Amino acid sequence: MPNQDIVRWPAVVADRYRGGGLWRGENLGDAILRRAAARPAAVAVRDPETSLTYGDLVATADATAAGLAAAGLRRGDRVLVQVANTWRFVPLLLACLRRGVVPVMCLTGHRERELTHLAELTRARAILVTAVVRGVDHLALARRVVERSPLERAVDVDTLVPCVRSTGGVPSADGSGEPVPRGEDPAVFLLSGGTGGLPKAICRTHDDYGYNARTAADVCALSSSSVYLAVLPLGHNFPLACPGILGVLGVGGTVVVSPSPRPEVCFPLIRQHGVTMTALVPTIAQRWLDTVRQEPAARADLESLRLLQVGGSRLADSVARRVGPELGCALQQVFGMAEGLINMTRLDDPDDVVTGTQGRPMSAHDEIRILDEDGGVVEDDTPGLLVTRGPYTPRGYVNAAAYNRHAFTADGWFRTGDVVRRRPDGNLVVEGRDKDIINRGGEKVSAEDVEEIAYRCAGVLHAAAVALPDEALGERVGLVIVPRPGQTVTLDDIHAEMRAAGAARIKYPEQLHVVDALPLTGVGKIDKKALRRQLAPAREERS
Ligand code: J2J
Repeated sequence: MPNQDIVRWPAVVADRYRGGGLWRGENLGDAILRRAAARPAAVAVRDPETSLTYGDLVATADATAAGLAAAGLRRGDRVLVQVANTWRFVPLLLACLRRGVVPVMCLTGHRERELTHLAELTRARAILVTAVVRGVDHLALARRVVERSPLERAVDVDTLVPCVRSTGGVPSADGSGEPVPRGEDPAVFLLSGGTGGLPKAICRTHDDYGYNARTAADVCALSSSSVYLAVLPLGHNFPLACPGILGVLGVGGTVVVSPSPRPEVCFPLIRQHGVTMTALVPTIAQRWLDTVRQEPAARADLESLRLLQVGGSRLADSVARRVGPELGCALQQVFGMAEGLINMTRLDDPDDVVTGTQGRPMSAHDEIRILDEDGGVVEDDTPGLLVTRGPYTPRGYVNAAAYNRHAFTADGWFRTGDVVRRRPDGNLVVEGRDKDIINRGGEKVSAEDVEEIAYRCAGVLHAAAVALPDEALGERVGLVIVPRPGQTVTLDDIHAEMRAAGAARIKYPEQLHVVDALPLTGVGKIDKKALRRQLAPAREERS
């Protein structure tokens, strides 16, 4: 039986979502095809090199779907996708959605360790890559992964996705003539933000992800005149569907793909294409603000920009207050997760909400509770652990039965691991977290995975990875170790181990502390909170 590794919503809950019209039983690509039929000559997607109308997008997706079939990929097959930010991502996505080939949204930073793991976890049949990204030979990497995993082949997306111009009329975008997947069929697999070792996969269905994209598009008041600059890596939930690519194309707007988040790349794209909105992580938002401060003339590039979404890690209130006056656009804070729940401030919220909170659930059908350590619901204004359920928050990770038992409550609430406070006006403020990750400029690093590799270093007796404060990134990866008696361990030794493990660069510890002993909790586990407190004086010395 296919898809046995996926956790479904309970049938009564699914019926409720369907009955209420939240789940439409469509294919995620349907909304885009309707737009293509209505306005085939409108621009759907462009990057610095290429521009595709809606007609071209569908024609190109058709050709790509045929390429997937020729590569032996069939409905229900999963494929790892590790592609750069270019226009090709969009027709590739549409082709996968129509054919029912499920893309597993890998990051370009992933290396042998993560890709091999994901291939095994999802039982993927192929890996689709951009051949070279920033000097890294991803095709060679992909071929190495194919050799040591169940993957059957590596495919270069530049060959798979040809640029096909529409010849008029509206092509089908289902290529094969077979029935297209829809409703509760899997649409895409997103990756989790780093808890519990190697990445976990989250199955988003056509129903739930469609609802996700439409709801975010409504909250952001998108229309066919919206021009969205996709800056963050395209396989992330934020630029993909919050509202991102799927939200914007679903209403007939234009997606401009930026190959880089740098102001010198993004600002001219904003000016040239009349970009009206974009989504950034705080680190990048800060860089844009600093650029405008240093070169006030650069602000003229941003004239068309109406809305800046910022999320992925906590935006400092002081930085939030600078966005309106200095960039000349509205700010929307977004506190979201690939597992589902998206919180947003609203376009008509007062300033103190927009600059001082991370917003509230985007759907009236989202359920949230904030709990104390014993599972009781806390009062407003009291920090607690956020749990959630809802029409776009799946009930389990893919192929992870044991992990799901503690990531979800018995009645289906997802434990986000975030510590939040709800204000009496309903808006949430993220106060911290109770999960073992390092949030490095919005990219999540699993402490457990860093430690596992550190333990391979012969001189390491005990190891603990912790988040250390970093001015540019918010947090960086710190490693605290107790060496074996008489041994020395350097950061270079740890990096050599990281390389040998084929780990993503983002996991490489940036700072090493060697100590005699690690603080332990009452049950003998490493006490990370105490450790961070111990490291605090060292932080002050550095700055
Ligand atoms: C504090 N922490 C935040 C915020 C996410 C939109 C926006 C972000 C993500 C994302 C996303 C935060 N303030 N504003 O998928 O669609 C931390 C929390 C959360 C975790 C999820 C989207 N916004 N976070 O960041 O799956 O700890 O999704 O649980 O990568 O990021 O990470 P991820």
